[in-house]
This record gives sequence, structure tokens and C-alpha cells, in this order.
Amino acid sequence: MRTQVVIIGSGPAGLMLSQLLHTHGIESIVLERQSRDHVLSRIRAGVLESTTVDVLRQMGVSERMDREGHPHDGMRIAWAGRDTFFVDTYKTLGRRFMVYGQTSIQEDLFAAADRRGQPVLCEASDIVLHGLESDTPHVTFVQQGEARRIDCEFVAGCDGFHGVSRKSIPASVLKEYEKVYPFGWLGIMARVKPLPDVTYANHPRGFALASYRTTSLSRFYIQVPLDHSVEDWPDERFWPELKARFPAEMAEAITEGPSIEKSIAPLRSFVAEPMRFGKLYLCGDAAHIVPPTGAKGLNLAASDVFYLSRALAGWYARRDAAGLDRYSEMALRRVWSSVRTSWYLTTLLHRFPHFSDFDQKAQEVELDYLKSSTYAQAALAEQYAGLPFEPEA
Ligand code: RFL
Ligand code: PHB
Repeated sequence: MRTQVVIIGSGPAGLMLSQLLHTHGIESIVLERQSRDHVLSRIRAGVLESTTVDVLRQMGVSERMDREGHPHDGMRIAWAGRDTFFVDTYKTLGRRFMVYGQTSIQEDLFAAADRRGQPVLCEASDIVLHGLESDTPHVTFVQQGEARRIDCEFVAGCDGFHGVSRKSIPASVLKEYEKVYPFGWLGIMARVKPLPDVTYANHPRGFALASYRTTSLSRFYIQVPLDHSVEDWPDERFWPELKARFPAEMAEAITEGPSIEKSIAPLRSFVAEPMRFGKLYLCGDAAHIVPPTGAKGLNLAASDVFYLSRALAGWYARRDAAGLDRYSEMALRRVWSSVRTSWYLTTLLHRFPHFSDFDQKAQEVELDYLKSSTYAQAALAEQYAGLPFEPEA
């Protein structure tokens, strides 16, 4: 087989990239290790920055999101013993974010890929990238017991944190930055009415988050120690713990119901630089991970593929390599900005086991300042809403 761009991974980064390339008349083949059902069953992100919403509209896959997604003007912060406050991205910047599940985005992207006859080869194992420093890279893999090969001009590594793409870059070229947090998030989905606002809570018992999918579907998270498993958290234990971490009037407004999904994710910040090696370009979680506290992971996947598709379009239309040469540094500027925001919110809102009384006091003073200062709230609103994309030139 032969194509212009081989895309490794059919998560949001891979499928958005194939759709964007299609709008520029560039051919691609997507290779995915898992089955489509597996990819569609993963429950993850829910908050889309307005830039991500714009990218989805631009690529023509926004119809259901515009019908079923829920625009929000900002998010709320609560903490024990004090009044809650609203960080208003709409009033500050004129920008709303959209609450629309990553699972639904994946469904919309697979449907769009099927409509245009996009090859997405699932259950492809043993993927190996070859000739990345040459003009004739190729990718080998095994599908249904058969060894296969695709020749191409570029490879896009969109295969998430555990994929092969980043590992195909020699260690001597790659610089990795990492911070591991001493807790995880237990997340549940339940068919109950959500609280009106996406609300982050800091409480002596630990962090909690109330989020939204639809008017009758809620997503909640609580901070748990790293050695806990979902078996430690039957619903009877989860609901009282969740409610204990919100102020009384909010706890009263939380409706309980059986969980339909429950999982634990550890929290980590990670960046690999550069995001390019020869003809290989990394996008999304393959190059960087952020803790979910700022809701940035999926949004960074969208900005990476937006920049890469624009750079590839410049190459194919005008043989202009400037965008490709600048891809890594341009993408990394936005990545580091979101890494900083996610680290800031994680540090502000969680209870850290090793915090001294001094650290705890400093966190509370920071929260008090944020609550009392419209300037501080505006700065956070700007970061939470997400930075605009950089122009091409
Ligand atoms: P993905 O989604 O991990 O997709 C990578 C795909 O590559 C496949 N793959 C391979 N394919 C072929 N060969 C191999 N060797 C392969 N290895 C892996 C995988 O099967 C998969 O299909 O990465 P991508 O596309 O970069 O997308 C990133 C996002 O999924 C991620 O950043 C977000 O989910 C993070 N995140 C959130 N982001 C937000 O913007 N807003 C949120 O509200 C938000 N909430 C969250 C989150 C992540 C969470 N978890 C579970 C980590 C909440 C949670 C709890
Ligand atoms: C979610 O709805 O899953 C969600 C919302 C906000 C976050 C993380 C996850 O910061």
C-alpha cells in the first residue's frame, strides 16, 4: 500500500488529523492497535475549548456537537467553609466552552471517516516505523496474521502515551520532562441530573469535581490515593464521600444513582521535545500528558493536529517546508502553556499528602486571593478558555 501520510492511532488526535488532511485534499491511512469498539468504549474528556469547537466545525464534524453539546460560560470553584465563586470565561473573554464527551467526538469522527471512505485499519499489531530520516519512510505491521507494509511521505504519531511513535525517536534526540502527582482520580458516570456548573472542589478530605455530559448524565471525580482500586469504591462508599467534599447546599443538589462506569487514572505531567524527528511528527498524548484538572489533554491534541495539518497543507500546495520546520516549537508553546495551567490548578485544588502546614496555608491564601481578585480570575479564565492559535507566518 502507498499513501501520503500514515497516521498511527485512531484516538481524537489521529481521527481529527485524517479529517483535517482530507479537507486539504491530502490522503492518509490510519492504523489502530485496538478494535473500533474498544476505542469507542473509552470514557475520558468532556470539556472543549472554543478553539477545539472551531476546529471541529471547520472540519465539518460539528453537527451533533452543536445540537447536543452544552455551552458553559465558565467554571465554579468551591472549597470547605467558604463561598463558591464562578470563573467567567464568557464575561472575561467573550468565549464559552462546550461540554461534549470525547466518546461522542470519537463516534462523530468514525462516522465522518466512514462517509468519505477513509481507511482506518484496526487491530493492527507490531507496528514498526522505518526510514524516518529518509524521503521514503514506511510502516510495517501485522493484521489478521498477515505482515503488511505502507509506503508514505510522512508519519503522524497519534498513538497516545503508550504508543510506538515516541519510542521510535532515538533517546539521544529526545528530552523528556515529567512530574508525577501522589494521587489519582476516581471517575464515575451516572444517569442523574448534573449540577448546573462544572465545579472543582478543594476539601480537607481531598479534591472533587462535578461535571456534565447531558441534562440527565453526570460525570464526577474524587481524588484517591494511588494504591486504591475501583473495588475499594463501591457506589455506597462513593456518593457520601463525593458529597462530603462539596459545600452543603451543593451536596444537597447532587442526585445519587447507580454508576454506569467507574475507573481510576493517575495524574501526571509529561512533555517530550522535540515533537518531530525526520518525517515523524508527534501529536496529542504521544508527545505530552497533562493532569486532567485543567481539561486540556484533548484540547492540546486538537491544537497539535490543527498546526500539523496546516503545515502539511503548505507543503503539498506550495512545497513550502516552513510550517513543518516550525511545527514542533509552535505546538510546544501551546503545550507548555497548558502544562503550566494544569499543574497550577492541580496544585491549587488537591490535598497533597506531603504538604507542611506552611504549604497548606500558602494554598489557602492563593485560593482566597483568586476568590477576591477579579484580575486573578481573569488571568485564570484566559488560561482555562485556552489560548488562540498562532498565525501561520
Ligand atoms: P489517545 O486518546 O490515547 O489515542 C491514542 C490511540 O492510539 C492507539 N495506539 C496505537 N495504535 C497503533 N499502534 C500502537 N502501538 C498504538 N498504541 C496506542 C490507542 O489504542 C488509541 O486509540 O490519544 P490522543 O488521540 O492524543 O487523545 C488524547 C486524549 O484522549 C486525552 O488527552 C484526554 O482524554 C485527556 N483528558 C481530558 N482532556 C480534555 O481536553 N478535557 C477533559 O475534560 C479531559 N478529561 C482526560 C480527562 C483524560 C482522562 N484520563 C482517563 C486519562 C479525564 C480523564 C479521566
Ligand atoms: C470531564 O467532564 O470529564 C472533565 C471536566 C473537567 C476536567 C476534567 C474532566 O477538568
